[in-house]
Amino acid sequence: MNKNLFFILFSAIILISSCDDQLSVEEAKSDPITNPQFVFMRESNLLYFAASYELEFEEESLTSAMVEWSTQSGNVTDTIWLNDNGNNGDILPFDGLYSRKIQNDLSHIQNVILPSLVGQVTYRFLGVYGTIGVEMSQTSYVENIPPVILSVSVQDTINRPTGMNMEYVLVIADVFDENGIDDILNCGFTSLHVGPDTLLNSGNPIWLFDDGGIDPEYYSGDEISGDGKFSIQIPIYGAGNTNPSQQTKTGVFLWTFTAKDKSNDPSLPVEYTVVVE
Ligand SMILES: [Ca+2]
Ligand SMILES: [Ca+2]
Repeated sequence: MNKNLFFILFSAIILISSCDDQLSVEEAKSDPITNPQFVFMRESNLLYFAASYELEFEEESLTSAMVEWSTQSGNVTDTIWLNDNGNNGDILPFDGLYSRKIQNDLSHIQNVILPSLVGQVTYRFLGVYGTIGVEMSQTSYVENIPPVILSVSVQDTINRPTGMNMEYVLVIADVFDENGIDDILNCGFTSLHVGPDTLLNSGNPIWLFDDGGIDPEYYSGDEISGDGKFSIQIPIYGAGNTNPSQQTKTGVFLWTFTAKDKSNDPSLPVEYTVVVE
């Protein structure tokens, strides 16, 4: 055999076998990766990863530090490189804390956190020490954000119609949820008759609807379905109505509005005072 050919074959065998040996992942006894951190900065739409890495492990030097990020899919992972040079979100260079800030969008990562995501996300910190790979699996919880009632729209003073007439008063609450309009479960208000201090409707909420006003039996007065603006039309009866179910009390009413989302988290209450004359 040609000497050169023999040398090439021999080298190739060495290279192949050394490739096989590379990155044999083992569970470390004394883990060189500690202090794992993950923050989803919702306002700025950034992900922050950091962990402390020992520079030496089993007599090998740290050659790379990274995170394999898969959110909830678990299929495709993003490899997010960490650094300790004070770059790309690493605050202090050479303090052993390897970190990275990365935009939570499809131009930077495949596994973006969508606004609707609430729950566990999974990822792994990896460290490569020569031929040894060390990993640390992590889970974090992305919190739900409760809904917010942005505004309530109804006239302050409601004048009862005359005689046996009836009129509708339109009530609109504009609700927002950081996790998306779809996350809003419901919106309603309780009505307290101030003075006698009695709760109307047996203390149950009077529900508003974001249904686009499609129900012909019970027209909510809502204009657009699914826009976060919830409406209801309240019948106001004139004093001439004798039917007990068609009575409208006069006086001051304290309406307390709340909304809930699909995680059953309530908004802060919004109070509104209405005078019926
Ligand atoms: Ca929410
Ligand atoms: Ca609506």
